[in-house]
Amino acid sequence: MADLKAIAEALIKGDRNTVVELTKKAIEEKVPPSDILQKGLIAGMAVIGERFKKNEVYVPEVLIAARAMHGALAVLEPQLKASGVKPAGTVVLGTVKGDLHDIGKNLVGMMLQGGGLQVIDIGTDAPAEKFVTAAKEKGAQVIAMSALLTTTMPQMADVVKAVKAAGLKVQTMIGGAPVTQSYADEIGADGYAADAASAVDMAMKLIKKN
Ligand code: B1M
Repeated sequence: MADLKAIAEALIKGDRNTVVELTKKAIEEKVPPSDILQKGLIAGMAVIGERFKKNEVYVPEVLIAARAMHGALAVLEPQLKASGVKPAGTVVLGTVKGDLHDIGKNLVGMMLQGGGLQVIDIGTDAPAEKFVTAAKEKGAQVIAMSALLTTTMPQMADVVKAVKAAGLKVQTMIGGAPVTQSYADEIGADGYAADAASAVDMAMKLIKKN
């Protein structure tokens, strides 16, 4: 019998091979792909997220768990497509114009995917119009911006303004080491998250609001 709890446990340990093998076994045993995703992979990633928030695990453990998740998702993807499991929402994610830091952004992206969201990653050094165009094209509910430099933080305000100017019904959220809740309030962003795990909670909250 396929053991979804074992998938979650192997993912928490970052044991990519076991996660992939157990996922394949569950598929062979005709476990619904949505159960493998929700009760196995996402359940495991949620534990990592909670531990990361409490500083019980750190960036390397999260990256290793995310690598295991990606391995399993590659195996599961055709089944998910065939069974019509829809992502809970779509997030356009990027590092703002002038800023090349992408490690935190990538981590946020992995956690968002781990939370069952579709992530459109527009990369680094992304100008406001790139966020807006991607959100329009992909029908995203959330635009998520990362900045690591105090000099590039004002670009986030430009994205918020561009979203409003385009009349888009998209929620905006921001994060990155120098970014704060009070900065989010100042520029009129809809949400702020301090770390990758909280970013999932915030994105989910904003999707429900939209
Ligand atoms: Co740069 N850099 N860097 N750098 N760099 C910092 C950010 C800096 C604090 C170092 C320092 O001086 N102590 C400093 C910024 C100072 C400031 O503005 N206050 C700095 C500087 C000055 C620069 C350059 C200007 C240096 C130069 O050329 N003179 C230059 C700028 C280049 C550019 O972007 N235009 C530069 C270049 C680089 C490298 C290319 C060498 C490299 C980036 C490689 C890469 O990303 N591919 C680099 C690195 C690695 C760093 C440090 C050392 C590490 C950043 C990192 O990846 N942290 C950094 C110092 C530091 O932070 N200790 C530094 C790990 C990552 C997991 O954390 O990105 O904070 P972080 O993401 C966290 C949270 O912030 C949050 O979740 C993540 C996980 O918890 N988060 C979000 C991030 N985005 C989020 C979005 C959300 C929600 C949460 O919602 C949308």
